[in-house]
Amino acid sequence: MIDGLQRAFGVTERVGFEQDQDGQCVCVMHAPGSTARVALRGAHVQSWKCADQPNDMFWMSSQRPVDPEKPRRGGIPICWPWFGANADDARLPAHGIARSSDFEVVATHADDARTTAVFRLKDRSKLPVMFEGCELVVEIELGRTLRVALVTTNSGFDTVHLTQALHTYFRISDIADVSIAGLDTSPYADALDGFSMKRQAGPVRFHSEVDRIYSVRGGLELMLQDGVWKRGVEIATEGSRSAVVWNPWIEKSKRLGDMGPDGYRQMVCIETANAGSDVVRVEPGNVHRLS
Ligand code: TA6
Repeated sequence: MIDGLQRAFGVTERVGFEQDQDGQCVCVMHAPGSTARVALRGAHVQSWKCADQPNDMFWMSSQRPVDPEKPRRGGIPICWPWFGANADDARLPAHGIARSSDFEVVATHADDARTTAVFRLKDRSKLPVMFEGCELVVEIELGRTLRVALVTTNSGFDTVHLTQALHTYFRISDIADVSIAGLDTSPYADALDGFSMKRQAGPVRFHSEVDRIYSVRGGLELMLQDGVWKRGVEIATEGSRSAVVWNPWIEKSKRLGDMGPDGYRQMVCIETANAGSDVVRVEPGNVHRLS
């Protein structure tokens, strides 16, 4: 499989394919100043390494997932075509089926500044009937920035109600030393308090488990500030009116079972989403982009 992909989609010095520690087929993308690794299963961005940064931009667990169907925790798992628990059927997996389904490479391209890879959901066997008309393409552009787009096409005959997220695990120096700017005064649903509505005051800081769905204006820009690494990571969104902020802290980390002893201290999830009340109606024949 690796050889076939290399022949069909490899780009000298810019796009290659290899196997990762879990035996997954991974697309390795190089652009001036950065490298990204994307597992074909789930179109799962596992790593984004910038030459001028000592650490990977994303956190990945050192442990294998408890549920072998799920990807190793970390990077950018794709939640699609629903976020969180499925509203119609509690037996369906949380966060949809994309992250546990195979994707195929559609195209790769490299120019002076950027390298692009496009993946399409190939294994549609886990899609519930209400979503069977939906196609998912994932566009990944690597350069001085990383841009990930979820492109949903409704090729069916019924309107689809879509929720989704780029469930990004950012790597940080320590959870006590980071804050998130850009959400001041935004309302949010607190998942730890029956999704009751509250309002953000000032930057988001972390002193215990946090699990919130913020309602935000379109075109939101957030900044993840790291006081130890003296670095700001800017997150710009399109096609989204909600943002999820999550840190499991100690007790939830134990329940998850694959965070390691202090994993929660080195990560924070800031998720570009259509979640909570931000439900996207995709009419037959229409396309929606979240990036
Ligand atoms: O995005 C936050 C969240 O919904 C949390 O409630 C927690 O469940 C997290 O996602 C991780 O979910 P996962 O299914 O990846 O373990």
